[in-house]
Amino acid sequence: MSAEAKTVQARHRVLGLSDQDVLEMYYYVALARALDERMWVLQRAGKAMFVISGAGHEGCQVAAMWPMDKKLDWFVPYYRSVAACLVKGMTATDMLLGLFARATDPSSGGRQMPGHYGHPRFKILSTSSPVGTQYPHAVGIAYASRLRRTGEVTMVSIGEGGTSQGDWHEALNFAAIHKCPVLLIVENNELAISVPLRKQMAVSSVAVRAAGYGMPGVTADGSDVLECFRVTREAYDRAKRGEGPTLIEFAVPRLGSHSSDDQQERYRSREELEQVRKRDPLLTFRAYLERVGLLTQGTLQDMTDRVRREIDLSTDEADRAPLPQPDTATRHVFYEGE
Ligand SMILES: Cc1ncc(C[n+]2csc(CCOP(=O)(O)OP(=O)(O)O)c2C)c(N)n1
Repeated sequence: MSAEAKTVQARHRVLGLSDQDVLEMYYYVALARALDERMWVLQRAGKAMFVISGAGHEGCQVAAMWPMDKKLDWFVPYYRSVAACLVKGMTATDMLLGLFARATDPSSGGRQMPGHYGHPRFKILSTSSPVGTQYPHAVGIAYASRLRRTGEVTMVSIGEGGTSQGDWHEALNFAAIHKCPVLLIVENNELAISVPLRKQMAVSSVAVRAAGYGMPGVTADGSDVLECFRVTREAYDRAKRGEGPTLIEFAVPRLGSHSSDDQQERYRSREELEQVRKRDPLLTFRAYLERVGLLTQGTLQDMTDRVRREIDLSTDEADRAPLPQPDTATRHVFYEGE
């Protein structure tokens, strides 16, 4: 092994991650990407009314979820949190049941728009459509955990555009005052639909805002999965020690359009799209694993086959599931008595 390879290899081991850990992390990045691609195909084929992508965000999401206790801790997702929800426990089938609006969709029984993930069993709070509202929800959960001394940590995610909402600022202020055990994640892809970052905020980064509330703020390159893991684990340990929240900004590429309802070529140049693709975490993480000899052509093929099988089986299973009964349409909307 070359000296370079030894140095590179030391990176995940120094962080306390085994070879098995990083291969499993890569598996989730690849699974989330394949699921995402399948959802787009199904939408274009007329099987789903809408799709919104996590493509480009998977690396930081898998890394951030990795230190969390999957049974004990809470996650409050947003619509791009495909990879994070998979690591927390949801399956590709669970997510496709939501895409197809089936009765057995664990997020909402087929009532929410696709991309509104949630799962009671895995302590994933249901996604609300108004961006920003998830932040006060998450801080409320974390506050309750602190009062009840449960030892739970909550993680919440949002895009940088969502940080223009008042809810976001109120949540940060409250979380810092009350030292809530919460990881405040912002996945900064520099676009809010078609609105660029510079039209959303006058500060140099989202993370610098943390100082205004009295908590640490950090920015990590979302294409560097190991760095994302390092900063999140540090924040997680702080929260566990009772030292309060951390604002974590991941700089991520948005590889596709905002959703199936827009066309990014209308507001992004060809050069920008080329630059963005170079930051794809699937490629950067794969390159790392190849450099350290953990992924070879053979093991990569096995992994790709495993992912493909899982996505095919999940698509069939979700497609066969029954639709909700029409007479249940207003359930959970109006009070129905005890
Ligand atoms: C309060 C509110 N305003 C507007 C919308 C419409 N909307 C949905 S997603 C979105 C863009 C959010 O961008 P950002 O927070 O940067 O996240 P990204 O999609 O880039 O990951 C907007 C404006 C909404 N859902 N809620």
